[in-house]
Amino acid sequence: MIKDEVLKIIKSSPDYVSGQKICELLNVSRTAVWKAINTLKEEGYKIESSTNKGYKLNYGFDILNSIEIIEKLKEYEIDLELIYKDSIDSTNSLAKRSAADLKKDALFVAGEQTSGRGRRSRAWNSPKDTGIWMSLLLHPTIETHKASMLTLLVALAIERVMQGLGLNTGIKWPNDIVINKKKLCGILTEMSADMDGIKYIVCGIGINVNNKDFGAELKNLATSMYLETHKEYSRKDIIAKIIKEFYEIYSEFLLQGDLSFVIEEYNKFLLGNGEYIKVIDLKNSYEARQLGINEKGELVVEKEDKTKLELISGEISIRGLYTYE
Ligand code: BTX
Repeated sequence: MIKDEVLKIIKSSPDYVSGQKICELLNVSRTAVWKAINTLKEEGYKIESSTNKGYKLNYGFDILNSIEIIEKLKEYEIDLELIYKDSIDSTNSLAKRSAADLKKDALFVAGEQTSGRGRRSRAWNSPKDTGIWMSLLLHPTIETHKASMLTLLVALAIERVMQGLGLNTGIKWPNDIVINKKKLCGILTEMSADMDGIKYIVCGIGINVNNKDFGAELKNLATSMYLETHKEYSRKDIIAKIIKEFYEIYSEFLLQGDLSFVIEEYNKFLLGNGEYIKVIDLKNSYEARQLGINEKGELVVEKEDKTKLELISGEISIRGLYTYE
């Protein structure tokens, strides 16, 4: 596409490039260049135009599209197929629809989701050009009962990145990243399996990055990196950092087969450890002291009568009594 070529030229040039020069380099008309520049501006690139000097790119800080993400992934030496959509119903749904045609791992990223999903068919608010709405399609050769461990690996990867950026986040087992008692990120892991085992796993990640506000429904529950730090972040940079961290932990997990090697680190980031939490399962609810995860990724709690229970995600819901919602 001419637009992509024009972008390459003005990106690699520290100063103005004349329209004439771009025409010559690409062997296209002035009108074609002008049209390409306008499309790029519509996509969010801040391009200065000067009648005498030509065009100059004032680098768009948080622009997300396939070119930008692929470039970032390369910078981080990540070799992963990328599918980017400006708008999609849900990156998890897209990954599942595409899984039959993709035998290798792939990353699906969207500018917005029109039907973003959380667990148990809950909605995930994913407005345009604010957060990271992405899904990883994975093909691990592990037993089906280990699939839920991937949620914990993803949470740890995100936690490492957030800590690295100076955000004091914590993990709410099993699938939320929380800061100042508000939800910053949610993870949705879905699996397809048959008699032979796992066909694929989709790990969906939703992170509120540069969101300036939330509607009345989410205001007291959700927060964004921007709202916490008053800084804007480059989503592609965070995407690449998370994928890098994830693959580091994931490859070790595939070798080891359980979570023993990250228990200590995970438990350090786990919110509510040592504290009393309210556990709600299918039949009843009770209070218990949270002790941390075990090598299977289960949450170990101790009841008042000192009996220990290992909770499996998906069957229960946890409420912090004193620390978080
Ligand atoms: P969850 O079921 O734990 O959380 C869903 C709940 O979180 C909602 O009921 C609502 O109360 C609250 N919520 C909704 N939107 C937001 C938001 N933007 N920020 C904070 N809280 C919110 C968590 O499910 C798993 C979410 C995964 C989302 C990713 S995005 C990419 C991928 N595609 C997709 O459809 N889902 C995943």
